[in-house]
Amino acid sequence: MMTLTRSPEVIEALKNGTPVVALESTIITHGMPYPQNLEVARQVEADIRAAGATPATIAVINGTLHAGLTDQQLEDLAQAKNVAKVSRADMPVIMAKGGMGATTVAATMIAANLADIDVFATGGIGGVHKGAETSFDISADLLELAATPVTVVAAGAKAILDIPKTLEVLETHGVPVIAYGQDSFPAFWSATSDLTAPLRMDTAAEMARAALMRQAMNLPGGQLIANPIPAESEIAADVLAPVIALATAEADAQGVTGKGVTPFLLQRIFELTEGKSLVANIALVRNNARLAAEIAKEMCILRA
Ligand code: PSU
Ligand code: MN
Repeated sequence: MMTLTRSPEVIEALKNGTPVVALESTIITHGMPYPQNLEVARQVEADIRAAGATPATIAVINGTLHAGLTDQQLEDLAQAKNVAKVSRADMPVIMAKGGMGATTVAATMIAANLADIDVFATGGIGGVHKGAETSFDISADLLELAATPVTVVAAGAKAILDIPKTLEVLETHGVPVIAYGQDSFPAFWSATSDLTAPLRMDTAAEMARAALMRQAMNLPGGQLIANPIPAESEIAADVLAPVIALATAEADAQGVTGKGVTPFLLQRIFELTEGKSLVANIALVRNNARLAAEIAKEMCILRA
């Protein structure tokens, strides 16, 4: 009854035990404007192929869960106006109704796990929003990391979030948060923050071993790899702070809540930085795709 369709190249890769990297689709529909979203979706797939792995972009199309899209499907998603942003709560409902859904980090993890894909690359995860002590706005992405065994490579958490609270919630739920190659927890547009990451690893092989160790111990959940944005692409935190403060105040003033918050903030920050936030976002997503491919390769070696 649940229909999961893997693309021919994903089927082939899984059969041969070669690396596959899942990609989300909310970043395409709700995270970046057209046409850059389509260019980035294609570029990130090309980066994964160039690194020797197979990309599997995840989306719900006419009620079917897809792992690996055709170029036409990517193009349709990039231009679609009324695709729902689906997380754990809504994905089964949208599928039951035969609808269209762009998957968040949480929904992409669920889909990747169903499709036997171990590693997933994205830009940033959802987290605890500033003011969560009154709004209770905490992304379902955090609980998914605690529940579903997928390694998620992201550039840390965005400064639109309350980063200390985000790390606390991840710790409470037993999610390993591993900074790649540095002690500092990266903050999306900035390679470092003033927080030390809970864990640090310096090679893809170590990160692959940690994922398999967790599974061998029968612990549920995945791990979050926090990969710093390349230094030449970062935007200084003090440049962004006033922009984020203004965008957040506007969201409050306009009564934006729930799923609307993250897309609203991303769009306003894009406008207020005259597109600079998007340039950095593209650089970090590509960087994450490359690291995810390396981790997926190491997992294949360990599994062989
Ligand atoms: N962060 C980004 N870009 C994005 C998102 C987060 O830099 O596109 C998307 C991801 O799909 C993430 C979702 O899973 O927003 C989180 O939404 P919420 O905060 O509503 O849980
Ligand atoms: Mn939220």
